[in-house]
Amino acid sequence: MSILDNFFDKLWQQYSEISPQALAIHQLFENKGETLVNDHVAFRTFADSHISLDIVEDEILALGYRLLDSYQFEVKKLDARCYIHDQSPTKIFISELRWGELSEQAQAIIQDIIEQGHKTLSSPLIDQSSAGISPLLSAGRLWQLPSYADYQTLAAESEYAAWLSVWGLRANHFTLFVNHLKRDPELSQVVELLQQQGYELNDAGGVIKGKQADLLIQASTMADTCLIDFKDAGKQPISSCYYEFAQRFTQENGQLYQGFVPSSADKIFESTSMKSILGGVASDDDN
Ligand code: OOG
Ligand code: NI
Repeated sequence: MSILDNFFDKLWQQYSEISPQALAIHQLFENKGETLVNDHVAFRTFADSHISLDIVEDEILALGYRLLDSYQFEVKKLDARCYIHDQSPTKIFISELRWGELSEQAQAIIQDIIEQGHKTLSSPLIDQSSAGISPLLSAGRLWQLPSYADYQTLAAESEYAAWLSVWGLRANHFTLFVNHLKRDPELSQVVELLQQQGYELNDAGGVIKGKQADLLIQASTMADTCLIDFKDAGKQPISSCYYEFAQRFTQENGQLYQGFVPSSADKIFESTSMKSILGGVASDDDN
């Protein structure tokens, strides 16, 4: 197995453990005789920390990726970059939260998380060289589980911060590259199939995000929910990961577009939103 296959294999294992629907959808297509190709994998992290975008980027550059483009999400306080690889169709999307723009209360919670993470990373127990597999991007939560009260404080200001405080560094979602499907090479067909099978899709800004003129159209499931055992609140349902579906179109140079579409990405972020469960947790509605 190549270093890159190894990297994605480990991420998929970790992801599918907390995303049963992704595994089931993957199998649904495999049972139809499809060989699945990943369009991209995405990660979330905290800016101004030892796991900032600038730092984790080194690991994917070392895997042969190069920066393609950068994006900003003002209301969500996020900066993101996308990376491509000459030998792989799988892009990487990494975003980071400008948490210094949150309330002092939320900043204090995140400061503590980041300090704990720094201590964990400085400990000799972490093997930085594990067989070429990126140790940071699959490191998971490098800090203790926050209290449910802190989780809710974060969620009220930034659903992203709340998600990251529980799950840490790992693939936030995998994305099926619809163009490579033999039987359902159109996103509308995939969406129809998933709806028939009863999957809940993210309908923020419409189920299918983007249009052909954007050169990328996308859809995603709403994230699975895991019961997490908090010291102060017992087991509570928390959004884990979602599965995305992307169809790309050809640019004038005859190549498939490789970048992202900020107005669509803004809505895709909301696939981990817990609104239905927490009942009215503030949603940050960009654009
Ligand atoms: C990333 C959301 C953006 C896309 O394909 O536009 C994205 C996230 O939820 O962390 O993946
Ligand atoms: Ni995505």
